[in-house]
Amino acid sequence: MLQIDVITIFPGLFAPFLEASFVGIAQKNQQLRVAVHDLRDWTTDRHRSVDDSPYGGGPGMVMKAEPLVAAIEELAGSREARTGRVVLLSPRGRPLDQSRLGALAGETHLTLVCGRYEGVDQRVIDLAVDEEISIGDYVLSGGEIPAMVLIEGVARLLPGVLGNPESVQQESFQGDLLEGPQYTRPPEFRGLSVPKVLSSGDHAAIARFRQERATEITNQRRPDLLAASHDEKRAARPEPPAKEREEQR
Ligand code: J9Q
Repeated sequence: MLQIDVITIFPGLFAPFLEASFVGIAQKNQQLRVAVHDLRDWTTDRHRSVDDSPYGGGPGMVMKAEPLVAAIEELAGSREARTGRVVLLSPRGRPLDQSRLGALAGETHLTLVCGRYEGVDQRVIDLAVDEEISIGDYVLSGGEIPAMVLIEGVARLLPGVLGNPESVQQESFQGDLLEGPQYTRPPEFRGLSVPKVLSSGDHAAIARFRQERATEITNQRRPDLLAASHDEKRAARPEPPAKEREEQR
């Protein structure tokens, strides 16, 4: 069972998301429990303030340290005492990828902190956050949608969540290539036909066709993915003896 606690100033954003899709299934199957918490529950002032103007001046607001650290420590424990991980969704974070999702899916407790764009008081990060994660290089106004992205990505990796456990295997096997084109019925639509090989029954030919189209589309759109997989394969292979290294040049 993975417990995820979310700390946010917009708890209402999460309700429909948590009921739908893998996340809903995972919760029904007791593989996952997501609890969403309103940061204002940890404020102590009359106005329930969660942000204030930045020291040094400038535009926007900064999230205050006291309510955030109180919330994190109540839900996750102090940094010394905790078993799980506290993740701040932030454009300054390490870019999220599938291998990080896999590692997070192996935890038992995650606390996700949704910051706002202008940022959180650095002392929250220094005192109470274990890691910062970004979902990409674009400007959003808060970490809520990045948190949902992380939850969705983790939920579908939990053992027994998927109706069809093969599809996770398949995707991780194909992890370094984009998918080629897919088709379903009808065989012809507005003059466009399904490639003949796909209904040939020749499984080897179908596999070859898919591999070729996947490689082609990855080359065109995401050559960086192919370069990364070459690097991984080189890293996984033992270093050849010096003589062979010479011959390869
Ligand atoms: C909190 N832009 O952006 C990309 N990954 C996370 C974020 C983000 C943001 C603003 C606030 C997170």
